[in-house]
Amino acid sequence: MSRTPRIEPYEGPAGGWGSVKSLVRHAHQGERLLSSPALLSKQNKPHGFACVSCAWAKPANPHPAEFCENGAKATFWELDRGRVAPAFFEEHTATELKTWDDHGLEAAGRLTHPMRFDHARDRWVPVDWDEAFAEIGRELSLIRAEDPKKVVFYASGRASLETSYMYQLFARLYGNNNLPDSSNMCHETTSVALPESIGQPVGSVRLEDFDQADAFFFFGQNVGSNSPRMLHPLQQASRRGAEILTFNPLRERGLERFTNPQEPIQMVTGGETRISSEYYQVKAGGDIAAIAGLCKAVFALDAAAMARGEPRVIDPAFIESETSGFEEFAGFIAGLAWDEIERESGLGRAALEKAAATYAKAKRVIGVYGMGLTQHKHGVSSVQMLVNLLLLRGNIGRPGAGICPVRGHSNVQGQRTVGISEKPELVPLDLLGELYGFEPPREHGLTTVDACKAILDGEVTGFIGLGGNFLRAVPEHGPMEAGWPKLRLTVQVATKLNRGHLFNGEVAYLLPCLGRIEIDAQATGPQVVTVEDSTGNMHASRGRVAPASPHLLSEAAIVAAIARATLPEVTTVPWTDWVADYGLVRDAIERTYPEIFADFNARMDTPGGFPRPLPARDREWRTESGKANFLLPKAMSASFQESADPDELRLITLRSNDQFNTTVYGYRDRFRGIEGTRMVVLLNAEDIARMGLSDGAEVTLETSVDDGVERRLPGLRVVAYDIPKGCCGAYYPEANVLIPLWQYAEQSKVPAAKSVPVRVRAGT
Ligand SMILES: Nc1nc2c(c(=O)[nH]1)N[C@H]1C(S)=C(S)[C@@H](COP(=O)(O)OP(=O)(O)OC[C@H]3O[C@@H](n4cnc5c(=O)[nH]c(N)nc54)[C@H](O)[C@@H]3O)O[C@H]1N2
Ligand SMILES: Nc1nc2c(c(=O)[nH]1)N[C@H]1C(S)=C(S)[C@@H](COP(=O)(O)OP(=O)(O)OC[C@H]3O[C@@H](n4cnc5c(=O)[nH]c(N)nc54)[C@H](O)[C@@H]3O)O[C@H]1N2
Ligand SMILES: [Mo]
Repeated sequence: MSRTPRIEPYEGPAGGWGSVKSLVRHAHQGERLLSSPALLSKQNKPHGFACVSCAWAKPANPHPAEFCENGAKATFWELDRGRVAPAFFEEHTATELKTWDDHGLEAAGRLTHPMRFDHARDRWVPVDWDEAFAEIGRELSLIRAEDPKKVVFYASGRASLETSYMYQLFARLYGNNNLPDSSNMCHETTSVALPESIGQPVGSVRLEDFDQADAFFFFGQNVGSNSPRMLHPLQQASRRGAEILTFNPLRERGLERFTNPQEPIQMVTGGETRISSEYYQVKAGGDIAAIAGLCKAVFALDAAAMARGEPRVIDPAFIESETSGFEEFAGFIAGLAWDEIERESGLGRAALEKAAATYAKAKRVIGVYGMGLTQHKHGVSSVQMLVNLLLLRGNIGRPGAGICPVRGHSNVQGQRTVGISEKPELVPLDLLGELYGFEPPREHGLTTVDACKAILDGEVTGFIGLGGNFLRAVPEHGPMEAGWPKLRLTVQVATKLNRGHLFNGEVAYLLPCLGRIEIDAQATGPQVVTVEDSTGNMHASRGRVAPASPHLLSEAAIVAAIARATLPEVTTVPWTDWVADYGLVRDAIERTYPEIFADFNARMDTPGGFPRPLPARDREWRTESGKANFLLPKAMSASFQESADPDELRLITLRSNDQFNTTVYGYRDRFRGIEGTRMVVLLNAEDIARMGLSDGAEVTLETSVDDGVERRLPGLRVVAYDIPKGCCGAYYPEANVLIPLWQYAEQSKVPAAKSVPVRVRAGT
């Protein structure tokens, strides 16, 4: 793969021939290139497998090829022909591997054997599964005898509903609610904001609503890279004449135009569909102000309509019967001055009035959002402001309208649904206690940020990672990497080697597991697993290819074996039977969550998935007030206090089009025109000139907070980019070294990865 940096604007659309070329390149990395068309044809299909990339909805009537460039890359990545077998670790010490980059580590291939870390030899060495489970069980029991709250059970968002249910049950039987998952760095903001606003922790739209909406308001979600299959319904919507308004500091190509690789005519003629009809480059953290401006302009339109004796712009009947807090909210908006709105949002009044006019005209509006809203100090308020805007015109709880958080990992929403949560109040603990004859722990568990703090403070001594790359995904890499090896026990269940596996506790295991695309054969035959998509639909998934190694175990089998080894006295959970037949786990899930999972086994193959109830869809508001709540924002800026110094910038940490979180597939961020390197900082041309820098210059980013910790990222190349002044962008996870652990979203504790205060220094 070429690593010569090449940086030039990309002129093409999202999708199109660029995506086909990119796929062909990635297919060569996958083991089964020849069988891949057949395999990809099973992706996201009834009786096929659920894509391991994003959580976007899987339609009941799928395209012949219901996958996207990035979903196919994820498939090839899992089916890697490379093998990280014991011989690999004989050649490479952990110290040496720490000099490899994220791409290099995962590109080495699939893990094949259970391994134990040998500190004396500074490397992983193979171990028997039974020995591994016995020692892990012993270690966990010792910690438990001391204090069961000293272990963290992390989950990354890929493991199935079945495994996740078993995992949370194990943690609770062990004695704590320390069940953070990747959601704690992601959409936890949603899980806190939406229950207060509309009484449910998940979005209110389903896929069919996309076919009926006549306007979409997109805030901080990069559809072209991170949920590309959503471009299909958006393309249809655009062709129908629906308006798509985007609020994003960066101009993202997937939000501008799209050529559908699944439409031969469009591919051959070079046709494109415009995606966004209006594009607003809001400042990082400027969304609360921007939405307040939209609301203010909507109220003005409403007043003007009333004065003319025309129908109202807001929906008074809906507001009266279904909502609470309207008067206060209207008063708050009336009290805001336009200059404050303009300053905080970085958008002009005229632009916001234009967007508000589009909103006011639309009959059915969907508000879509992602990390651009959730990863800020006041992310909860940002999400609640978007709900406020929708409530003004009754845009929640009717067809073609609603709120749509775009979830990340393919089963991250589902993991929360079946009990992976550090918040005991979200879990039916009494019922779990009854079903399994124990007294579940009631105390709040640790979030990701709390877990990091507890690890640094020595309060946690054991860490189990069910997938993911915790150490690389969290903020504050410097202290975290230094503090991690002080843990007594670290256990990582993984498919591929990553940097997090190079920092290990005194007793450390790396346990290789099956991926979802692989056949999961157990005592009763090949098993089916299930996942929940972003729109609350549950899907079955069947592995299709032979496992990467005969030594791999399924995640369910690993969780069960650790549980049995740790808690041999527990006889109320049939771990062995569950592993033999995942259908029995689904029965247990149904018993625990009867409203959501009624007839689980019978319904899991429903085309398009079977829907969980979404009460807000039917205007059943499970909030304390019994209504949908207008809520006032906690501040006008979602970010930390802005400094008066123009050289302090807000850093947005970004995903490229060639990565999945910390998994770096390659070095081609095609849509942004950045190839061959990830060590760049995107800056506004005026800021570059003002700071005396130049395009292409080498610089260092430094975090601009005064807390005694030095945080720097040297070796970055300046790229002049279409980004608002005062903001800059750099890639995640490389830039995580710059994020202070204590800068997180109030209430949800999601790290504030989208506006880190930084300064740019010339040179290294
Ligand atoms: N191919 C691929 N797919 C993925 C992933 C991946 O890494 N690769 N990750 C998965 C996961 S776990 C998740 S959570 C999702 C993430 O998907 P997204 O939610 O799209 O997350 P990001 O790419 O981090 O950022 C989204 C956008 O927010 C914009 N933004 C930044 N700050 C602000 C702001 O203050 N306001 C506004 N309005 N916008 C802002 C950025 O410019 C960017 O375009 O995707 C999932 N799908
Ligand atoms: N600065 C900054 N930081 C961020 C973000 C950001 O936008 N900016 N985004 C945050 C978000 S939204 C998220 S979700 C987190 C992601 O945090 P994580 O979910 O912890 O990280 P991933 O990079 O998705 O994990 C990749 C690893 O998962 C393992 N893996 C892959 N497939 C499987 C599987 O099927 N089973 C098992 N057991 N393991 C598997 C592989 O070993 C791979 O190396 O990062 C967060 N961190
Ligand atoms: Mo995520």
